[in-house]
Amino acid sequence: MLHFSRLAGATLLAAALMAGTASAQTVLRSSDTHPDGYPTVEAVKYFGELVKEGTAGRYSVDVYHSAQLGEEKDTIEQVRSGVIDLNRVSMAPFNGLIPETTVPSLPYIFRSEDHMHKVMDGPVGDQIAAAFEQVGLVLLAFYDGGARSFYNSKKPINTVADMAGLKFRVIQSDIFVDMVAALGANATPMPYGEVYSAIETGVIDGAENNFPSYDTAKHAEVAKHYSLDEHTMVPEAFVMAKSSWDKLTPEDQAIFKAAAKESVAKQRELWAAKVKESRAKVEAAGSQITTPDKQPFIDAMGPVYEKHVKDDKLKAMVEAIRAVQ
Ligand code: GTR
Repeated sequence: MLHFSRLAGATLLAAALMAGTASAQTVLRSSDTHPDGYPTVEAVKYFGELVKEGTAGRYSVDVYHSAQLGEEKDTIEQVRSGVIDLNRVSMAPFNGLIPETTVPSLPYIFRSEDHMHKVMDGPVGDQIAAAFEQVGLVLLAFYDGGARSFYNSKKPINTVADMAGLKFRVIQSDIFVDMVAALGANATPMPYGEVYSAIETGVIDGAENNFPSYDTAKHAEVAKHYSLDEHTMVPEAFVMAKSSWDKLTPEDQAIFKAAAKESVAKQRELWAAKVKESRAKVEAAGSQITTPDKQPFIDAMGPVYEKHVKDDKLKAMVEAIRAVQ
């Protein structure tokens, strides 16, 4: 007994000493809807390793993948209120909260992946990043989310007319609802985790996403027709709660920023490989991929731009993006 309490006392003393020194360890929690191994999950893990190394173990990151902490909309609230420290989410669910995120979420705003990288790595990207502060967040990195395209269980889509009457799940953003309406189909915004069973039970006919999501969320099992219309190229956002960020010293903030930057290069590499791998996998499993002429899809987007790009600030951003070569 005596021995036990002495031991406990020693442990307490050691803990108290550690808390008072720079060697105390803070474990930051990060959320992601995707499963372990997905490029965004791996990039945030890599970020965590760099942070741990750079701060000599004072900070580390635990990634809660597979929506363990909830669906994206809920986790956005959690990181805004500081319940979780970090979050990797698509930019589209921020559209109603941060007007600047509307612009990179617009259909066909980017001409290519290369164009998207140049924009997000340049002044427009900086402007969008700065806007996250309005809602209590610090934008650490933009990651690749590739191009999103429609897929469904009913029929191949080769033209805009083929979209008529189909019911698609869309990501939770009004831009996506209006885009689907402009193409003559019906949109139902719903959380990512509900899509598989909604297609399986026929509540919806399909959804829209990139190859890695279509593959890893197993949507390819229930919606075999994938049409490469590539309507959006919404970048992913990796954000930190402002309240957690403000606890860091300026030196540590610089370490976090540098780690985030390095994780971008890593994520882009992993992403490119995953797109190829997922596409090959779904094709081998029987998905039918069609490549419609994109121009009529682009031409149908007028009403979406009219409704969502109203004020001068957003108009200037659209212009600036178009001017990037
Ligand atoms: C994926 C994206 C996720 C999530 C998902 C969705 O492409 O990486 O963060 O937004 O789409 O459609 O809900």
